[in-house]
Amino acid sequence: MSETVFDRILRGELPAHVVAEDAETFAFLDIHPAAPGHTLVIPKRPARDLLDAEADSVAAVARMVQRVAKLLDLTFAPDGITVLQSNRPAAGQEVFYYHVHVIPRTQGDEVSI
Ligand code: DGP
Repeated sequence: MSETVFDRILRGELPAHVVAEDAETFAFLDIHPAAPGHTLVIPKRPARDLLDAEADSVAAVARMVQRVAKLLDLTFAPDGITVLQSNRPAAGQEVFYYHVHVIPRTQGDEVSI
């Protein structure tokens, strides 16, 4: 698997605003937020996308996505929260390291990822 910016963020070589972390996952703010609080959740075990990831990594990411969604709900009191995940370029994936977007939403907003 080729190196991505998320590999470098995980190793601490690039800065990131950390939202939450556990033994298996890492959550940090998106550099181009679609809305305030837009967070990315990644597994610590590298995987290119959902299809490449181990099932236990997917489960760990899902648990962290729920934790982050609750954190964003408390912090931003959004009207809604979008959870989004893209696989391969045709689906809009730009960084080829498995990640899930968690995006606070405001009623009537127009978010494009
Ligand atoms: P996707 O299109 O699903 O592959 O989303 C990739 C996201 O990654 C995009 O919303 C911008 C974000 N991103 C790209 N480079 C960096 C970076 O260096 N730092 C952070 N925090 N986010 C990044």
